[in-house]
Amino acid sequence: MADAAHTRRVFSGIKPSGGLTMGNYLGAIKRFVEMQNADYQSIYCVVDMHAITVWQEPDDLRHATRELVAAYIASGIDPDKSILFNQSQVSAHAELGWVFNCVARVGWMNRMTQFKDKAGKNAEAVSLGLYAYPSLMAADILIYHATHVPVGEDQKQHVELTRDIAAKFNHDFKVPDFFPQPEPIIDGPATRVMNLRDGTKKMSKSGQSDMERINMTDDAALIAKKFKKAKSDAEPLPETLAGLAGRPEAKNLVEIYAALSDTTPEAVIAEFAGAQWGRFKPALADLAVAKLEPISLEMARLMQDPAEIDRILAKGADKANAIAQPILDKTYDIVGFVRH
Ligand code: AQP
Repeated sequence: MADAAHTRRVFSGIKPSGGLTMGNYLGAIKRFVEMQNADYQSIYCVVDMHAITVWQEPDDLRHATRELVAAYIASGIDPDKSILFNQSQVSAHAELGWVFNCVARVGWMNRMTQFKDKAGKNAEAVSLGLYAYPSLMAADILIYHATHVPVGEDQKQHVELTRDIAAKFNHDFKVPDFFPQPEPIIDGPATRVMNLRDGTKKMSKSGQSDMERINMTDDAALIAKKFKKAKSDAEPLPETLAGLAGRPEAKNLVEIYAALSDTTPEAVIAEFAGAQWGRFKPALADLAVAKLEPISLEMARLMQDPAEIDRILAKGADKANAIAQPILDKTYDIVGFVRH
């Protein structure tokens, strides 16, 4: 169980599968920082084992891993307050993941919409790891007996699967309270930031065109250009929130503005009611630069000292392992593995 001093334990992670987007920042990292600064024990992970479910060039993976650590720290994750590490260095994740592969049912995995989206028509040719990914994600969370999991909307189904795996393990082995039922925390105006060229698709690191996303490393000129060219529509901004119905691109840009300025879409509409895109888009670009540029500059500074990043990861892995290993040992005892 989470220890007495920290009855609320947060776990979440991000894949180092390319450069981070503003979607990852607003939907995940920004909220990780808020939870770190509230009364939670927080554990944040660079989930490198999830990244290799699709091909990653080894040098790119190393770079993306360190860059993600730099992004976490530059955004406000404090490695002395939160445990910050990379997944492959705490072997209990993979070990519990295997146990969970034997608890989860194939029928459950077949219902995962993210697998269907990512595999597309090519399901026979994708890796077995991509299919099994949600069971490793359940292990990532439950190896810490985490109680809260801040994620974007796209990960909700995987956290629900985690709850099912925990319940089935507890039931099958007759240990009613062993694994907790973690709560997905999906809130704020940016739980699903959409692609700038198509407001019906999620903004992703691996999306095809660079113009469809804002990367955390984009400079001010590029951010301004991407918002200027972002798809919108012919209408001005509406007078009320209801006026955004059926206007996915307009809704997305309003929600991004709200998330960046820590306000609500209602407040943004109140401020910009009736505004033309020629007024709103430059205001949005200025806001994004004001919020993101200090983070990208700090990321660049931190990336100049990769050895220090590796030291932070090593320290974090030791702290993570100190929580995970006793839970894995207990799991093995419950399962019936003879330990030495
Ligand atoms: N567009 C988004 N809006 C809000 N939240 C998002 N997240 C990702 N995209 C958005 C949240 O970021 C966290 C980390 O995601 P991840 O890297 O582990 O996996 P992902 O959801 O598959 O992210 P990407 O950017 O789409 O990566 P690729 O393209 O490599 O698959 C999660 O909490 C996620 O919800």
